Amino acid sequence: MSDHASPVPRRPDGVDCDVVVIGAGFAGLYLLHRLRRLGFRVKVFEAGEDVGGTWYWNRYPGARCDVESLEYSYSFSEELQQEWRWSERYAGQPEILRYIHHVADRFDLRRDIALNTRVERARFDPEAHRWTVHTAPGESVSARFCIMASGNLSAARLPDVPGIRDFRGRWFHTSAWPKESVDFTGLRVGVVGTGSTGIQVIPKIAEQAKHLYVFQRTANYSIPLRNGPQDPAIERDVKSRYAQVRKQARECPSGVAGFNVPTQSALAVTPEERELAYQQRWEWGGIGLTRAFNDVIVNAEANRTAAAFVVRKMREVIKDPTVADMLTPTYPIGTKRLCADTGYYPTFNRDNVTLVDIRRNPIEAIGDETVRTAHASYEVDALVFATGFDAMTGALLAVDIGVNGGPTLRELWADGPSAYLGLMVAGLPNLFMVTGPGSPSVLSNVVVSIEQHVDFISDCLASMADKGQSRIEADAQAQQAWSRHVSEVANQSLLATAASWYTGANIPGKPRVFMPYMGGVGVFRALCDEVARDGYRGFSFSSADGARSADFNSSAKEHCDGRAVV
Ligand code: N01
Repeated sequence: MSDHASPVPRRPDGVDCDVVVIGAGFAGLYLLHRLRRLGFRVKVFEAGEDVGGTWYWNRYPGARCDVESLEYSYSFSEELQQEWRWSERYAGQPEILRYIHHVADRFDLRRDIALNTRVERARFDPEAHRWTVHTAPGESVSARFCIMASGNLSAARLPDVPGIRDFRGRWFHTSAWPKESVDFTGLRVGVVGTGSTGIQVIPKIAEQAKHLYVFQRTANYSIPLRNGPQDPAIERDVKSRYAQVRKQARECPSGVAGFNVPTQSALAVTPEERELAYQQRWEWGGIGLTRAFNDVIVNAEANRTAAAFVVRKMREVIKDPTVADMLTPTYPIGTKRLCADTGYYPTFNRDNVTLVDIRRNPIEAIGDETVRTAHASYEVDALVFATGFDAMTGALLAVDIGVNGGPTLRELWADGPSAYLGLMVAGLPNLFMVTGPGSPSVLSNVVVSIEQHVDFISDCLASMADKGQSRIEADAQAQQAWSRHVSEVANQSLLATAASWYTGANIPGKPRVFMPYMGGVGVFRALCDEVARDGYRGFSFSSADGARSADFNSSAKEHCDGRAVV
């Protein structure tokens, strides 16, 4: 355990703290801050050696956020958002991690965070209304509430290729990159995977490696990010009206104020107008291109116009027509996560880069120094797997969560995830998730979604403390109705048809459920606000006997009454 971690104070009744939070990324840190300010005693467990979550683990070369930094940042503190200065339009991983460290220090968060502490098991006592959380180092902590802030893209996926463990060279998964820099100079390197991560890491490795083999199963669409130094005039402008920018972000569909909300069909304009709209977004850069029109992701014909534009742009860059054919995606644009890059397509014009189609010729085995497909063998000194994640549910199911004498999360989700508002699972009282399945989460600026969920949970716990309640559970019917709504909205779009990680299609055997909510963050927030105003409609509350709940209630209530949060 690190120097930063403080022991949890033992309470006389066996409750160590009010809330255990699992994960110290954007979500866990804000939870700790908000709940602490409300008077709750909070303990955070983090598997990593330091705080940062996604931005701690994904330190591969080229890692960068594709939401502009002035928006991909916390809004809860005016002082914080004014004082922090982003050096680039889209910050890279090191800068985002520095920002997260700054937040942890500025708000004195570290003293309640146990680092290097992976949570393995959590059990709810239905009599005492209390969770006991067990960690890998053998500690167990008892708390009234348990909140999973473990991230949507944190359970890494390594392909099941024979021989992978026998590979003699160094190999890496991009989400578990070593802290020290890795030098590929003079090496033959293979990269497997061409999603958002592969598209970022490939140009960087190509600059160093003697030869780079890119093993591609699916060609993806990528838009140049057009990153650069943060424009001081834009920074001044945004900072002068930050409250308004943040409000706009919270109320729009994507959680990004800078993204317009399209009102026109791609099929209702002339070809010249369409071209202009796509061209403007292409030049602006980043992932807003599919928002040029309101039907790109719902109408196949409209979608083809955007796809054709991007393919044409890509083909203008690639010199070798065979390589261009291989890099041409065959699915509707935007139905898998749109990628954003810095120099991706030009990388394939380099003499030291070879694109290998592993859709047609899958990797059959990995040997000492080789990657073998049905038709060829590639000699490599190092391998990089940019092969993605067991998204949205992987990190939740990695912890053995359940109720004593009752169901486990793994049992409840055996046929796929279902959660009321992405927050709670019927059958698992006092357990919350931040940006869980059924919330906008990965389809939004996730920091906006995190803040919304954390605020909802914090307000709910404060309300429970006010009322002397010690148990909350999502109603099965409300959960069912919500999950139905989530899939109805998804089914109106082309996204539901794609074999993407949004549906679990990237993990063999994973039940196919479209997991994120497509209704948009603004609509979702309004719904959650209405649920709260309506006495937390769809949730049931109760109290344990006075002695057991008094402890939690008294400590929290004195602070909740004067609810002064930031
Ligand atoms: O993961 P992915 P990612 N054999 O699942 C391939 C966010 N993110 O880490 O498509 C061979 O998208 C797989 O092929 P296929 C963002 O939300 C954001 O790249 O399954 N190949 C695919 O090409 C993103 O969507 C940012 O056929 C295999 C790749 O590996 C999410 O994270 C940056 C394989 C995996 O792509 C995940 O992105 C980075 C196998 N057995 C990430 N298994 C930014 O903000 C998988 N693949 C910029």
